[in-house]
Amino acid sequence: MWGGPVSVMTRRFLPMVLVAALFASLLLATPAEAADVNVTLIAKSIAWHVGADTSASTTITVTVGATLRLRVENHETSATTHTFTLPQFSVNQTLNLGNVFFWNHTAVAADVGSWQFYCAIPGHTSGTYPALSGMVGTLQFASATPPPTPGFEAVLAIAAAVGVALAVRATSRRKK
Ligand SMILES: [Cu+2]
Repeated sequence: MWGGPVSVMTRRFLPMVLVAALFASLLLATPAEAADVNVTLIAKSIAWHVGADTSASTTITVTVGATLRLRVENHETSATTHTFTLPQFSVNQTLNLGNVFFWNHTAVAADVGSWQFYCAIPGHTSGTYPALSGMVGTLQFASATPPPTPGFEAVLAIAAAVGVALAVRATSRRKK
């Protein structure tokens, strides 16, 4: 009969398929890692721009667990010196025209908060740190999003385990 060998194959492989489904559901339950942030910060027209010369954004956001790879560039058209100054992390780098500065940092829980960065050249900012205005920006470290509640994945895993148990029982019973 044509159906015979197929159902034997199904009986033999069903437990394996269910075990695979169980592992897949466990993998799905693992929380995703925080995405790393690669960002270029540009000094131009005595202001900071995140991503591009024309960008109005001055805020960089990084989630705890992720690595920030910051590239700071001076794009002034005349020989204007700036600094990339980030007191919270003891960074104070002079950037002459055309200079590039790299700063990498993997965010930990203790970093959570909003930290001002600025240019320390006189006249490029006004006020007092950490409430400067002018050539300033914000580096924001956010808490990692808690992993999703295990409800759905747990139900999947239990269903897969029950399926495996039933299939194994059915297979061994037929062999007797
Ligand atoms: Cu400056």
